[in-house]
Amino acid sequence: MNAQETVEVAPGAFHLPGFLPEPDQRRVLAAVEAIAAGPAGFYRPRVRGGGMMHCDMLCLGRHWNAMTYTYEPVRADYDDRPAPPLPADLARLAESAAAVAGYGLAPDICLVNRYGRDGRMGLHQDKDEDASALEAGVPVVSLSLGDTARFLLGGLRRREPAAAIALRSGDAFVMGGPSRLRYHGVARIFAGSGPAALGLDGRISLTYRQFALARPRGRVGSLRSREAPQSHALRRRLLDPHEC
Ligand SMILES: O=C(O)CCC(=O)C(=O)O
Repeated sequence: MNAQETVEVAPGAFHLPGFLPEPDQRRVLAAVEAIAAGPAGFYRPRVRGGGMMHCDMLCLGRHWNAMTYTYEPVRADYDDRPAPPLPADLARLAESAAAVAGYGLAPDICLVNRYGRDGRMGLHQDKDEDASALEAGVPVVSLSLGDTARFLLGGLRRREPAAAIALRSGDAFVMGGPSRLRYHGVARIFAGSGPAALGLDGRISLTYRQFALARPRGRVGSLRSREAPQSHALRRRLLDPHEC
């Protein structure tokens, strides 16, 4: 992990540019591709309004049902296959990113999103996890691979303005504490902007969640907990809507 600088872009929301060095990005991509080649690979979800999402998904640990907005063991809205498990080494990456931002996290779900050049995701809240995790502010952590995304970070209400942040290959983004329920989305993908060495056409994001607060883990959901490594410089910066 080599985040040179952790930027708190809003209270409880942290951007970790360059968190994953390129060799690690290649390993993560290979792990995702290996799972995707199995019986329950990427698919294009249909949402409850009837439309299709603008990215493919692969749910690990638990399946997120796009019709019911609930988590379940099998892909009931698609092919009834069990969701592949979340490998421990992939989970550990999210734990480390959360720790850099000062959070405890025991991820048991990872939604892998695959965006083509026209890929996007509308503004939404991640609020389908158990109330225990939401109320404690247990963070959602994302890792980005491939092409840069114009990520939008809004407020706690849909009509609040959203600021744009460029999420590049290897970046992590941590949204917890008072930012756990912020609206967010992906406005666009900058085609061809990813590292050539990765050989990825488009973008893949891994977004990790902890479904429930099964056991207290120190000050889960609080910022700058004592367990967090302090080796990365922390900078606070107002969001610049023109950054990306
Ligand atoms: O792809 C991203 O960076 C965001 C994904 C996201 O918002 C989600 O999975 O809820």
